[in-house]
Amino acid sequence: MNNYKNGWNDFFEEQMCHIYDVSLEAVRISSVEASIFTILAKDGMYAAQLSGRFLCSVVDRSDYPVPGDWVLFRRCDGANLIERLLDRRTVFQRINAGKTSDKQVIAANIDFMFITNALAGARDFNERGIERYILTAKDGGATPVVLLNKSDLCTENQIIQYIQRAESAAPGVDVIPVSAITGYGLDRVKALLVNGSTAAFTGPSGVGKSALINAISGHEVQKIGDIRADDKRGRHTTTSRRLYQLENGAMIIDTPGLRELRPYADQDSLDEVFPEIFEASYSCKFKDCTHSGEPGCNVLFELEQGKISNERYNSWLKLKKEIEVTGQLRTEKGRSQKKTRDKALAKLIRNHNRRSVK
Ligand SMILES: Nc1nc2c(ncn2[C@@H]2O[C@H](COP(=O)(O)OP(=O)(O)O)[C@@H](O)[C@H]2O)c(=O)[nH]1
Ligand SMILES: [Mg+2]
Ligand SMILES: [Zn+2]
Repeated sequence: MNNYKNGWNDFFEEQMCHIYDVSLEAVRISSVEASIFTILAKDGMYAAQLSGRFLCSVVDRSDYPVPGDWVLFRRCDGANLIERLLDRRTVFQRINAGKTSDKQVIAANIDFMFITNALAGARDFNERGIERYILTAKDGGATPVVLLNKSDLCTENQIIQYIQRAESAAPGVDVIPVSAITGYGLDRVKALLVNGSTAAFTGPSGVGKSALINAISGHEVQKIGDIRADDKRGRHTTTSRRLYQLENGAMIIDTPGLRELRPYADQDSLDEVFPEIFEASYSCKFKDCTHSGEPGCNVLFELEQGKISNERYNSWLKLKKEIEVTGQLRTEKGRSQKKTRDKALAKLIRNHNRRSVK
């Protein structure tokens, strides 16, 4: 139905088999400002708001659409309505900043997470921060890629050192030195941005996420901010998260700098981010070894031998403690949310069938 535009694919197409209402259209969320959603339809950008039915089906903050989401949309004279959120293929989410342990979804349906760092002129380059982002990407189903921006401010030797430091924190993950100013390295980034793919730029404030997006897309990103005049929405916007469409059909999402990234993840994802610790654990004496002092622990042995670095081990330990809390939260909440959503969907289908019978 959508001709596979804007990142649409089989995952979303399959969800349409329950939808018989031909006035519903699948569209993608570009940005959210208060209660107004800017959506990307096949024929352009529109403003829309959540329908009453949508609001009734909301269980949790994470059920509200975010940039990158696919939703079902109905064109109306008064206000265009968003009727339903399609299941997310991937998510970029974290534990809410502050005291709560709720999750916050930042973007959805991204293929790549470009973890952007600055090699000078911004906050200190930090391997531990990179690990947090990689964990978040992997757990949410996106492929992490580490970008080392502002390489124009470094000598070649410094760049090589930074690459080595980044790689030590990112086993198996591509590390690409770039410059938004000179364009250095952007070919490698553009090569990933093929038609239909979606990438989110993440990382602290000031590292050059927006500058990179501008450098990669040229003038096109400005156009996307235009909302059709008949939607009575001004074109100026202060939204900090926004999905942009590149000329070749790729999509990119700019995100604000997060001061704190508390990953919402499980143990399997952590194992992927620390493969050396996971592999070493196979040779621990006890199957349920926690690698924190048990006899015959091979992780501690390799740590002593210097095969596993102290920094990585400490980082792993800290993240493991953090996600133990969120892991529990996830299984409990996940179950109850799915139930409510299934119910809402069943109701939608029932109502529709009832109407068609009449
Ligand atoms: N020298 C240099 N400065 C850059 C580069 N990329 C961004 N900047 C500068 O860094 C500052 C922050 O950039 P911005 O894109 O707003 O960062 P964001 O907060 O991550 O979106 C701006 O003053 C940019 O001009 C780069 O590759 N080299
Ligand atoms: Mg920015
Ligand atoms: Zn052990």
